[in-house]
Amino acid sequence: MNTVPIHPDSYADFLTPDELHRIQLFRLQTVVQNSYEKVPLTRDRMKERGLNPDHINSLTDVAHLPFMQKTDLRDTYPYGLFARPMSDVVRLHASSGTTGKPIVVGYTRDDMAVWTSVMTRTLCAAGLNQMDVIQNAFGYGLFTGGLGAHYGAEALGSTVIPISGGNTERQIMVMQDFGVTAIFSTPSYFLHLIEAIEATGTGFKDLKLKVGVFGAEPWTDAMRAHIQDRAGIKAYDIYGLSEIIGPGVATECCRQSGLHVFEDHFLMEIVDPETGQVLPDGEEGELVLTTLSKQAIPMIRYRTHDITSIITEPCACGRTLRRINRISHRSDDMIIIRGVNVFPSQIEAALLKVEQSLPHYQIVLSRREGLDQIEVQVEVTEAMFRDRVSALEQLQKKMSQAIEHVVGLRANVRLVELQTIARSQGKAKRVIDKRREGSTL
Ligand code: DLL
Repeated sequence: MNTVPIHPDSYADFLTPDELHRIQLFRLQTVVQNSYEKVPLTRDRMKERGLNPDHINSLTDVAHLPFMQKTDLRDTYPYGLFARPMSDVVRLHASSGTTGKPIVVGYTRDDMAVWTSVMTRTLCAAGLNQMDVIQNAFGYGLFTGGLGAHYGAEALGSTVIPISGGNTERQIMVMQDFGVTAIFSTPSYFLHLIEAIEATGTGFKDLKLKVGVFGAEPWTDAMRAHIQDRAGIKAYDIYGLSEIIGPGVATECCRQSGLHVFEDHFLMEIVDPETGQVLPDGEEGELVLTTLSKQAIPMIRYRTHDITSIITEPCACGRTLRRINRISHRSDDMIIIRGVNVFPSQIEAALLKVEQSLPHYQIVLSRREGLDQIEVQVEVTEAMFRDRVSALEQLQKKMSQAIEHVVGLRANVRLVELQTIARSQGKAKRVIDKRREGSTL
């Protein structure tokens, strides 16, 4: 059982299935009705299928509704999916995406209250409370990470330091001087902080830091083990996306075995990414989410592209909210190299199995004489570089074999010195694809 004090909002984590389903169905019917009335795109698509809100009589009826996609937000930029007038909208955020215009998301006052509440529950699940001093190194601004986590931490009663990402020297000073007990950031930025803290000579032993709450990008269990070991903290995975609310969609609890989805606000399905068919619990597929309480932009059956599966066993923490496995990758993250499908997270997992590799890596794709080339650049410890050439070659070979074992493809591994690979202040860029550049053809 949970041994930390529980915030009153967290009691919703422990509803009986009947109580939860009643809340979910009532909210689903309300959100569908609301979208049908206020969002032309949803109404038109439902009408095309001969559907109206009266067709939603059970939770499984959601599967009849049409999907929504990121392109729907882009095509209706900036406010085309808003179901409330701007006078009701108190906050906007935007997600930059990789191409063109960002997607814009809005929140009513009630949406802000829900967001704050799910983030409070998230932090409570990580064992944090009003005694904690939190260094919030998620970026503040249009990105949802900083402000989303900020309001949750404040509502929990913790002391929040809104430091945002970057400025590593100042991060370390604050961590040392302000008695910081918990930090929020992307896992890749925290890796960078680990190195910088170790370089101070005093390391982590004089710090009060005990918990890290990490998310916004894929990371592996091997990366968690590295972080926990090097920093001597507990590292929790949190998940969310701007289109649904921001951080606060799902979180790990003290058991660190899967992420509890806040199902009273987000209805989840797992679908086959190719066919869109709903998959049975336990099968891996694409997470599809329906917001059950969002007012400003209700999202119905939103295709997240995030790949995971539902864990069916109950969690030892006592929460009745179902869990999903760590998001291993995005369906659109897949790179195809010489016809083989590869996800960056597979390469990360393979590399971290090999001793002396550091979790700083980058995958560089190029094309030579019409053939795809994959180079994996990996940083290794300084001591390793001082070692004999034969030892380096040996290490290179081990990594290459580990990658081949996992993805079935021979990659050219290049060992690089510390700090060669650019450090991120937010989400890490793992893949550089030069295959379309004329010079490499
Ligand atoms: O990254 C919201 C967030 C902020 C989540 C802080 C957690 C902590 P976006 O910028 O819209 O929102 O990016 C959302 O990031 O669809 C996933 O592909 C990825 N992602 C987020 N959290 C995780 C995670 C925020 N824990 C996209 N593991 C999502 C893997 C994650 N991927």
